[in-house]
Amino acid sequence: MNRDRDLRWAEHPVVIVVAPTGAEVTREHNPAVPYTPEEIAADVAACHAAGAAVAHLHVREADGTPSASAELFKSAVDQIRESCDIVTMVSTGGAMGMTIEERSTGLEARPDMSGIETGSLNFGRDLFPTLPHETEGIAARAAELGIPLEIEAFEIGHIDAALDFARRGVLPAPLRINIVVGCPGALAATSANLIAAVGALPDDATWCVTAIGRHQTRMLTLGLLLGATCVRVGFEDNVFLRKGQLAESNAALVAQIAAIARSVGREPATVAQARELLSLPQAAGVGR
Ligand code: KMH
Ligand code: ZN
Repeated sequence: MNRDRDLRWAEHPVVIVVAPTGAEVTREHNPAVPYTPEEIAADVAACHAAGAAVAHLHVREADGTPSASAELFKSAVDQIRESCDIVTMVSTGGAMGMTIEERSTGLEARPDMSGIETGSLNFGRDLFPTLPHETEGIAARAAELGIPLEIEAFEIGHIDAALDFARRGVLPAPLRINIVVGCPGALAATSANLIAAVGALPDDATWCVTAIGRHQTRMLTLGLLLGATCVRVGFEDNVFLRKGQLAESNAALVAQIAAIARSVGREPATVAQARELLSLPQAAGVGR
């Protein structure tokens, strides 16, 4: 952990990211998971009102099946933009078993940001592969469309790979890196792992903490104390508000982390502050 970064832990508000839907979680896990673009947009608007400034999006068919439909992504992004000014970010991780082409369709919805994987991992008992040429392909299409990227780092090596992509000009600086801990089969949700991952970041990177399942609140609170630019909540990662109690909504998870952030001296960032912190244009659609 970089000493200066550590001492600057509370110098700016914290961006709350919500990941409302994901690809693997279903209504059997929590009946409040939004599926349709209408449901996603209404859910995201409630999360925005509760303090979220960025929405990380996946889309589903009406029955909850993970989808690669560009139309569904466009519908979700457009409806969110009609209801609030939250920063929209699409996933290019998609769902297990999707091809890289299927994973890339969200870019065509012209979101404000996109996620990008910089390496492969085991995801539970399955392989979640992203080869270098696939990262390069997504980065190239995002660059054509003027879409800023966030690296999804499930392993510390994914940060090292991102640095290499940046050195080769594939990923533009400053890097935005989402450190994901607690994904079964990848980097475990331990304090030491999170601190080690933060220590691997370049000085000019912004960074987010995502933690899977019961580790969410603890790891995000640690992230708040370490100076994370962003913390991410939502059903994609965790469906419980606390042990044994399902969250009634994504907004309840946002409200919970907003209260924790305030209690340790970190105000939730407004959308304008989030755009500034993440080096994004100040308005949706700018630059395209
Ligand atoms: N659904 C996972 C296979 C991302 O959004 O970039 C991949 C995922 C990560 O959710
Ligand atoms: Zn995702």
